[in-house]
Amino acid sequence: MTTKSLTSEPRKGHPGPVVAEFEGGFLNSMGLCNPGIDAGLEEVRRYKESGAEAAVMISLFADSAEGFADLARKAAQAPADFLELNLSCPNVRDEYGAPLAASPGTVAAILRAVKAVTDTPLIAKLSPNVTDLDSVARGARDGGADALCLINTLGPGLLIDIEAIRPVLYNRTGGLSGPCVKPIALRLVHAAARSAGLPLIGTGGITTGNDALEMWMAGASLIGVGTAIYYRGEEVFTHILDEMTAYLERKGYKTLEEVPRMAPAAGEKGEDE
Ligand code: RRO
Repeated sequence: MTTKSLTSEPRKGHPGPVVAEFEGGFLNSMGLCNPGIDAGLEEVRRYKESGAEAAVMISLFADSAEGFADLARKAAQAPADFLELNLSCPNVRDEYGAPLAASPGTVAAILRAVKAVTDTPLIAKLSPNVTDLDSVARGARDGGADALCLINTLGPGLLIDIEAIRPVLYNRTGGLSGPCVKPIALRLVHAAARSAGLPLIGTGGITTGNDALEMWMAGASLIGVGTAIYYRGEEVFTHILDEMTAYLERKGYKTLEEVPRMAPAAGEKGEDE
């Protein structure tokens, strides 16, 4: 379970509407709404104390290496299984400029700064909205990331209310999630698995067991589900597991690990080639 990205202070986020559905999925511009690091960590503590078994990834957002390191120092006191560094929110450009995940050097420096203050495994959440994701993925690895999470939302995109002739979202634009982003998520996960050589959390448009199997075949070790909760309810996780199990049984595999990964294309470059 991944928390909403936590910032040093509480944030209200953008005024509504902050989400809009369209035929391919959703557009969101939440604007990093969160209770702030202190209240967020308290929630995680209460969740863990309730006996919940799910591993918790505490997601952090800051606008500098020092800012991330400060948050990570605090998070080290909470029962986090992983820390996710969100380097890729697409909806706060007015406040923070281009996402940090646009630059391999910046990504490496942030990872190094955080690695120096915590032993908790680090996940770098990267953006699909860059021209050379492979270099950014290698930057995260070189800085000390233990895993990558791909992809954050795509875009941003725009939806227009044709009656009012204005954007549907208050913040005008927002990141795309849902079924329409799955092919891009699969392509980027498959490429990053080879270029960075790190474990990957694959997410983006995963709605069914067959989607999850595609993500596994692309190279993901863990599979993230977000928007699909809207379509299939909280039972989506059980449904996906049942659908994956039906595939394994039909194909005669005993475990998911037996299911092969998709081969790279002929001549496709591997790690650091
Ligand atoms: O809060 C958001 O607007 C938001 C964030 Br932090 C993010 O990482 N990705 C996204 O689609 N929305």
